[in-house]
Amino acid sequence: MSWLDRLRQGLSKTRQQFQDAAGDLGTDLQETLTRLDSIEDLEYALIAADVGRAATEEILADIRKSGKSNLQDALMEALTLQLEPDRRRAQFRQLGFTPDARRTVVDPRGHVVMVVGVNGVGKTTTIAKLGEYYLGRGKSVMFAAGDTFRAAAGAQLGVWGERLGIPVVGGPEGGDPAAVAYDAAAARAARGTDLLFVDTAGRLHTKHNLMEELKKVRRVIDKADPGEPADVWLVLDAVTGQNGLAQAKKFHEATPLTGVIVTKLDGTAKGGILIPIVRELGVPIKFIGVGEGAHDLQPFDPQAFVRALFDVEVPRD
Ligand SMILES: Nc1nc2c(ncn2[C@@H]2O[C@H](COP(=O)(O)OP(=O)(O)OP(=O)(O)O)[C@@H](O)[C@H]2O)c(=O)[nH]1
Ligand SMILES: [Mg+2]
Repeated sequence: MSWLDRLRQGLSKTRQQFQDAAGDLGTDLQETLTRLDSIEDLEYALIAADVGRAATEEILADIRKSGKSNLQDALMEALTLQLEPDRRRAQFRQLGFTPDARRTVVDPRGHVVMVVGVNGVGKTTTIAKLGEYYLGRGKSVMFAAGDTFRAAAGAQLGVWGERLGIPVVGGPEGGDPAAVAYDAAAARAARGTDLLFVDTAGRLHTKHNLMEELKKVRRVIDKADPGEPADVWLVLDAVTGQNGLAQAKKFHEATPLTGVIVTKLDGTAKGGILIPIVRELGVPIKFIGVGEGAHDLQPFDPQAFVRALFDVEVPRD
């Protein structure tokens, strides 16, 4: 199955909620708008998909003003607009046109990317997928096994590194994650490797310690390689919905995020969670994860995502 099929299938539960709410999405927009029931049901379906209240209000307002002939097209346009970062969205509203999808820029800004997130969201797997992705784009890649807290986490990354031919810098289990990060950042700079992805622990003894630990990891990387990490990417599991958003805010406070990667979109009815992530964090979604394999990671493209949500073909370039 292609990643797009996996995404379409994954989003089918979210899609079904919209269809159940609004009936035939292909019917005439103006006629649908006169039916209060279906609009209220649609509002409910958007909330149920974790789109969030503020975005839901805007989406309904956009649909009312839409020049599209049917509900599905109006809804797709409004959802795509929501998935654009704040500034772009404001600009598009003002100019009265919708964004062009074909401009996904996912390359890191510097050489070191710190990958953070609570336990089990898919950090280590995502790092492996990122390695595969950038190797495929001709970059040299290294990994740092900075999760020294969880037994076997270093081994897990080691296995991926071996499989993909990517060097992994590690340290002793239970050792200091900052020491691993320091060594890896220094080695990256010395070797001139294009990209270093730093895995981090998702859990320590208390939440406060975790955030302090992440700040420390960040500081030592900057010491070993000034100006780095230029990126901190948060991995969020789509299945956790609004709860994940609360986590994201905590991480954002501790180590300002420059990107978000949403995993496990292949099995959730909460596909709408991407909207509050973009709105409330103001941080772009870089990639989405749609499975457990090394290839199941795709740069996030709002228009392609919304098309997959409604099971509409994506036009080829
Ligand atoms: N279905 C699905 N499973 C995923 C995806 N990404 C990761 N997983 C699975 O989620 C589980 C946890 O992944 P890990 O990469 O170990 O997560 P982690 O955040 O590193 O976890 P800790 O190291 O315990 O903090 C594994 O079974 C992965 O295969 C995804 O996009 N879709
Ligand atoms: Mg891990």
